[in-house]
Amino acid sequence: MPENTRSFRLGVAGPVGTGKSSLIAMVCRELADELQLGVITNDIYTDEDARLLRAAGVLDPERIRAVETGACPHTAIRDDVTPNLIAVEDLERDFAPLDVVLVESGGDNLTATFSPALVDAQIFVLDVAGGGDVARKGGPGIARADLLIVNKTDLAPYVGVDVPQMVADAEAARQGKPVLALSRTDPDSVRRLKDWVLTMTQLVHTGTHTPVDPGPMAPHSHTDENGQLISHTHAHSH
Ligand SMILES: Nc1nc2c(ncn2[C@@H]2O[C@H](COP(=O)(O)OP(=O)(O)OP(=O)(O)O)[C@@H](O)[C@H]2O)c(=O)[nH]1
Ligand SMILES: [Mg+2]
Repeated sequence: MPENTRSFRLGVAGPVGTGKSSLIAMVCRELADELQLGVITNDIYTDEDARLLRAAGVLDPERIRAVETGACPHTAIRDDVTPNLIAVEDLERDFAPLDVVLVESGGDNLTATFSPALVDAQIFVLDVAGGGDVARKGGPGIARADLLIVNKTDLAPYVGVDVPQMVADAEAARQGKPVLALSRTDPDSVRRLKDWVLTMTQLVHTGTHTPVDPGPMAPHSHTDENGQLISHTHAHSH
């Protein structure tokens, strides 16, 4: 790896429960022997994801750190990325040189994507349990993330989803950007994920990958700590 100590920062976003933490654990398990890795998690009120990943035992627990984001998970990965950037840079300093830092977004809806000021590339994770038509609904993450995952394909028979059709719908929304059908029970798919991460790591470290902003989010609402509804729009971060 080059001498500069900046890592490849890889964002992992997607709706609640689609398997973001599991995917990060999988990447760590597959690549910890080949690459120096770190993980930052973003949770709304807790450090649950960081604790889950530490418990998975796939990485030195010190290399997994949590950022608590408060009411809006989008803000922390898009509008005010400073706490995340500081967390990434602290990790890079403490474990230099790191090859890849994976940043997990707080689980939310279809609209959350990372600012290119925080990550060099991003994965958007859907799962078959969310319904076969989700890929057709589009949105910035589905349309323009560097990699779209259709996760938990092992569950497809139980939820009546046609995986090839869901992948084809996703591909149609993405103008040639890659789509990967993934299941932790399908070693071939795990290998394809590993290969994608390795290739992207190479591209980023050789300066041949240009970070892309998937685009702005639609106006949306959250409830805050007091149960109050907050509606807002996120501006472009550049
Ligand atoms: N059947 C099946 N279940 C999976 C797979 N990957 C993850 N899961 C399960 O899906 C559930 C949610 O996984 P997480 O990795 O916690 O999902 P997440 O997106 O990080 O969730 P939040 O951070 O809460 O948004 C867990 O019960 C996982 O065990 C898979 O390939 N197949
Ligand atoms: Mg998680």
